[in-house]
Amino acid sequence: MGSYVDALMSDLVAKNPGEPEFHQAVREVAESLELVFERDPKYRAAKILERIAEPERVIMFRVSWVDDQGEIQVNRGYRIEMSSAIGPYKGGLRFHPSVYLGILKFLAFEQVFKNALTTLPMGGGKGGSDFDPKGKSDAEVMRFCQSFMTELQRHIGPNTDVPAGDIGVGGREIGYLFGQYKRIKNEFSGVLTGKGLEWGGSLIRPEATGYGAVYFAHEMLSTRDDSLEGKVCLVSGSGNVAQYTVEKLLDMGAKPVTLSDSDGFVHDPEGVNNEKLAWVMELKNERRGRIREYVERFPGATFTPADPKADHNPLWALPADCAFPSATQNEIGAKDAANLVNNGVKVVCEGANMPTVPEGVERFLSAGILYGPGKAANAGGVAVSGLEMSQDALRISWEREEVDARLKNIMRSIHQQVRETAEEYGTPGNYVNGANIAAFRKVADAMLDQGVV
Ligand code: NDP
Ligand code: 2IT
Repeated sequence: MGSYVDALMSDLVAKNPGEPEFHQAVREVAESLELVFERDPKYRAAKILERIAEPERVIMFRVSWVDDQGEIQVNRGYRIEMSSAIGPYKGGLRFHPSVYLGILKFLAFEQVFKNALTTLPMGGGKGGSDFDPKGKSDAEVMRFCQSFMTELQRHIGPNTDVPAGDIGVGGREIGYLFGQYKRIKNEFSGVLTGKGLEWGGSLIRPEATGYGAVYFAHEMLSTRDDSLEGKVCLVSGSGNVAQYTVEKLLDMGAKPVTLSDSDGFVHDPEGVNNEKLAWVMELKNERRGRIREYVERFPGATFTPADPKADHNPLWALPADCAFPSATQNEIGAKDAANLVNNGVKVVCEGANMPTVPEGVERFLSAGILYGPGKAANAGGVAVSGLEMSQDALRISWEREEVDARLKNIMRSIHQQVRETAEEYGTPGNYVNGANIAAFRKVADAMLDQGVV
């Protein structure tokens, strides 16, 4: 069977050269699926995985815009429409200078599986641009978003493809994108999620990924009769996911002690409390400042600058009970994973997409810790996007408590599906296999029903 995965991967690498993140994401899923192909050869015969790994459509386009100095800027825009087997394409937009086809294909691929786990009818997609919103004025961001949407609008729609936020795309960007879509289409619809509350957005959507990740950690700990109460937690990132992870950890009685951005991390041994978190939210969301400023405001904390040449990140070498990587892909390297395990970490719960390198994943699995892979643990964000689509379609809006209760139920149900599937396939406690297999079966069965398309 190993030879089947090897052959599939060598074809995939040959067809998609220079896209290591995409190869990494597919390989992890393919390895889990060996267990399924052994039991159920029909999936292999129907080339289901080969089909899921070939995007239904890839759109690449020029995004020209004029900066505040009057100079013309040219960026590249993308939308990967990966799978519509179980619903309209759904997934975020990332604006970051590192964006290229390989990153968006890995994200779109992961999204197909994640969305299938949410219990809601959503296919998978992802898009974005190499545009860097850092240091740009609001007017520049608006002109960029308008130019980006002028092309993207031909390809999306509330029943076709529904984008949302990701790195570098938050409420401000969604607003500008929505405004331009509405102007061009002369249509007010739920074409994007993460919208403002006054114009079709859902309560709890900004909070959903971080809250959901913490609910998932709570579910994992419950299987060992444990809880988040008093747990020291390492959180990376300081954007949307990190902020609401910290907020919910505090709610649950845990003690978050770190935050980071690409310049480095802050360590606050006394803990980031609600007052400090409110200051961080103002710093990052209003002033768009850098996390190093935290130590000027709260002198009990220390700042450690990032060292891109180092083979490990000292953030993950701090002793802690739980880790919530919430910044970006491959931020936990092999040595970082070893440091976490050697320091006795009990839970690693991924708010970010694919934040752990494959060797790190292996380390967590063989150590038997509670390891919640991103496609399960961070599915709360897209799940509440799905709830936003439902509210838009019904032209109603649910109360905060209602959306939060639904989010909690969805995270509980994801946890249960993943756990039961891992057991069914003879790898109890392996949330990687559980998530990959449970999601695959749902998408694969839909594809079998729908014929060769
Ligand atoms: P934000 O843009 O709000 O925040 C991103 C944070 O991560 C910032 O602190 C940023 O620092 C840091 N970061 C980004 N790129 C790098 C990098 N290359 N190296 C180090 N730090 C980096 O994004 P989100 O919080 O929305 O997203 C964080 C992660 O969560 C991503 O992996 C995303 O795909 C994932 N995710 C997001 C969901 C959502 O609903 N928003 C849903 C599910 C997953 P800096 O300011 O220096 O760039
Ligand atoms: O990675 C993700 O799940 C997201 N960025 C959220 C996608 C969405 O459509 O809400």
